[in-house]
Amino acid sequence: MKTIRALILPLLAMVAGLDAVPSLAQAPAAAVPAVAETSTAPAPVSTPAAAAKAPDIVHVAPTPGIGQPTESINLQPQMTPIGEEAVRFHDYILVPMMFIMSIFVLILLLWVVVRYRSAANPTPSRTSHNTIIEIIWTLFPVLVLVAIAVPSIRLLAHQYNPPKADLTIKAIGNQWYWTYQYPDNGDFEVVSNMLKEKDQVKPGERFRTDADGPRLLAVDERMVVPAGAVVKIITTGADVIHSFAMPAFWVKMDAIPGRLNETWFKVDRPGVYFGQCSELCGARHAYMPIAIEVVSKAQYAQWVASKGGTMPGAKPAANPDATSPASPATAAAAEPVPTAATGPTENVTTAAPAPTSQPATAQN
Ligand SMILES: [Cu+2]
Repeated sequence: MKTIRALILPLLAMVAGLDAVPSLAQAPAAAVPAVAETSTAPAPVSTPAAAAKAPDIVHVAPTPGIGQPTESINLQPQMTPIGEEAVRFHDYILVPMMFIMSIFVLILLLWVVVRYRSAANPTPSRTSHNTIIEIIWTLFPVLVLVAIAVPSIRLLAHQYNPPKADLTIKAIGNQWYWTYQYPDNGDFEVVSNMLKEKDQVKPGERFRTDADGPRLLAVDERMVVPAGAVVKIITTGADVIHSFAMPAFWVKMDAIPGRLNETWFKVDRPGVYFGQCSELCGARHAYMPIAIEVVSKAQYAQWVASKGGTMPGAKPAANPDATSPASPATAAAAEPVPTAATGPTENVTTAAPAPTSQPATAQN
């Protein structure tokens, strides 16, 4: 029941947010009074934010060996508690078990090849059954599987039992780039494209530098998250199946059209980390990397402001108008002051609260 609610609520928030998104997109382009009035609540809030856009934060350069592929054959250094647990399982249980069993089977094989070759053993035994050996070779693999299953299922349970999220981000896979929506911060959207190399761009266009990240992994707009926060990622595909993968966070989740999949991470160390789409999604599948930048809370607030978003604390100013059906009515009563046609304004305001109030009551 909890999981169903967790899946449905973001969907409702998305549906409720849909009518707000176009108005946000239009408002900064041209502050036409008619457009501003169609949605009484968000427009006045978004226009000043867009007009006085805060400066972007200073984005950090990646640290070699962290959050990106390394020369080592080992897994990438893990930045999340789940990742650390998974690497311990891999390094101290799976790999030693594989090593011991491979050596054991190799020794058995060599022993049989040498000891029972025709020259050394001209008259082979006719034995076809041996109860004790049969019990051993049935029981032993069962015990091995149980020994692997216990920590494996424990890890799985930890992955799918996330703590309460501090921040929800919707990651949408597109052919062939990612978009990140921030519903908790005023529902702004970031479009993230891979940066091309210097010799691939036209003069004046932005190209990749080492401060952006490694080749094929650096992007123009990173997903920015605050350090120490539990981040819930809700992922979906806009066209075909993609996969949201961030190796340093032990995160890999299919992004499927028409479906919302959920994963999470909590990273304390500020820095930038790189991943890639991990589901074959078409011609440019290899060119839709994921870059996540972990910053301090203050920097996160500044970054949100630079994108025209709001922090949850500052939200109530915009929220009551959008959710409660009563306040738009009062807003509409105060509205006639602008000289634009009052007719359409009233038509729209009576129509607009109906769909927004529906999800609002459903949420409560
Ligand atoms: Cu993809």
